[in-house]
Amino acid sequence: QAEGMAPYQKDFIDFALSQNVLRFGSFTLKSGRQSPYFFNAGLFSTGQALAKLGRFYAQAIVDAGDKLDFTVVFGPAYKGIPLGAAVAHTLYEGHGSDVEYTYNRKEKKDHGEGGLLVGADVKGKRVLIVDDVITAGTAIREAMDMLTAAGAVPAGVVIALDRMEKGGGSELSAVQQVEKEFGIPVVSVVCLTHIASYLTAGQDPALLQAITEYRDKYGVQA
Ligand code: OMP
Repeated sequence: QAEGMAPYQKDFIDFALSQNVLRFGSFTLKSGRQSPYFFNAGLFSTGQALAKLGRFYAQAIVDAGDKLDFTVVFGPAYKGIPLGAAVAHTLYEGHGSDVEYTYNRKEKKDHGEGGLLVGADVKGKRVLIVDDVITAGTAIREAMDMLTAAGAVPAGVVIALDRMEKGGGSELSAVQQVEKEFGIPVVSVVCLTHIASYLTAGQDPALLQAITEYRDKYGVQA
C-alpha cells in the first residue's frame, strides 16, 4: 500500500496505467513544458472504463462532503463532455443524487437552439466544473469564463489529476491559484504526490528521479 492515499486512489492509478491513460516518457504539454509523464483521459474508451471513471470522480466528490455544494455539473468541450455526463449518471445511480448537467459546444450555432451551452440552464445555479487535468490552469480559466458569462455561480472544480504545477506569476500551484482567485474548492481524484508515492512503492528509481527533477522545475511541494 502506497503511503498517504486512500485505497480508491491507488485503484485509480492502477486503472489509469492499465488503460495506458497514464504514461511515462517525454511529452510536450499545452503550456510548452516537457514532462516525463502524461495523463490522456481520451484513452478511457470503453463503456466499462467510463463507468469506472464516473465512480472515481463521484467518490472524490462525496469525499469532499459539504465543501462542494452544487446542483449542476458542467463538462467543458471536448474531453469534459463525457466526464460530466458520467459524473451526473453515477451520482444518480450510485448515490441517489439527481443533479443537472451541461456542456458547451466549441462552435457557435446560428440556428436551432443557439447559444454555446447545451443541456441544463445554468443561470443563477451553483455549478461544478468536471474536467480531466490541471497543469497551468489555462483550460479551467476558460471554463470559468464561460460559466460566468452564462450567469452561473461557479461552485467548485473536480478533476482526475492535479499535476501540482505552478500557474505562473506566483509560487502557488495552478489549482491553489484558482481556489484563491475564484474562492472555490478544487478537488482531484489524485495529485502528483499520489503518483510519486505509487512509484516509490513500485521501485522505479530512474522514473522517480525524472519526476523529481520535473517537480523541482515546475512543481510546488505541498
Ligand atoms: P492547463 O490548461 O495548462 O491547465 O492544462 C490542462 C490541459 O492540458 C488538460 O485539459 C489537457 O487537455 C492537457 N493535458 C492532459 O490532458 N494531460 C496531461 O498530463 C497534461 C496536459 C497538459 O497539456 O498540460
